[in-house]
Amino acid sequence: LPAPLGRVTVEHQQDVVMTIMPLKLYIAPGSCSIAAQIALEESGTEFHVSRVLLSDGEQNGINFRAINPHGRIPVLVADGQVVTELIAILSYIAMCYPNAELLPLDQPLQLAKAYSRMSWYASTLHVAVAQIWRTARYSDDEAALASIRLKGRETLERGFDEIEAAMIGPWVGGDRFSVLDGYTLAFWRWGQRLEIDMNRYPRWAAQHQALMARPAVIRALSTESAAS
Ligand SMILES: N[C@@H](CCC(=O)N[C@@H](CS)C(=O)NCC(=O)O)C(=O)O
Repeated sequence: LPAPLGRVTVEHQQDVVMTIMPLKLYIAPGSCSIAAQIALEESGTEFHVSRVLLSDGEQNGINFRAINPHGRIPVLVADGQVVTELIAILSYIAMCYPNAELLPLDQPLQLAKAYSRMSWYASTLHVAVAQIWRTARYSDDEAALASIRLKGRETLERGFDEIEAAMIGPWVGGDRFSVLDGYTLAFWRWGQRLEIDMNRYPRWAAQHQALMARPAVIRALSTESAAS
């Protein structure tokens, strides 16, 4: 069989033809996609980045909606298949590159705790951020928007206190670095943008500092800012 255009490797396995395309990650600078970028950089795999301009509403255009009908970032395209939702993307990367040890795949209880934390990030903390910056998503009633925004901020600040209290160090999950550390960076940056006093969180600040010194994180941030 001829290799379809754009595919770099073709492996034949009995009758099955597996095609491997370079990974492609759709990102938006400043968004939670930094967590997926960091995981990919840590894995050591090659990948391409494609920027989506949220400020221009590109996520709602027909081209991007054809990729992710939810109109959200990040999106990973792996071997021609679209993977949406950060938790799914981070899990996929951690499982594809086990040598990078991006999740405690060999420790069921620690793994469950990592998923517990990621789910809370996605379903509670990230939603609180959306209540602040995407308030209209939560009500058509103009009069309700201010209180939704306020509630979002309250939830976020309570959540930040919880992050601090649970920070074992040096990493979010303790001794072992994981995809959670990169995910946590998204919240640190949003906290700064929302002018939350991040000095209130010394243990989290130490994790943040250690994170910023990792070569993979430096590469991820530089790719992100080049895409801005
Ligand atoms: N549940 C999704 C949420 C993703 C999400 O909301 N991403 C934001 C950027 S951090 C986005 O794409 N926002 C576009 C918009 O709100 O229009 C996930 O965890 O991946």
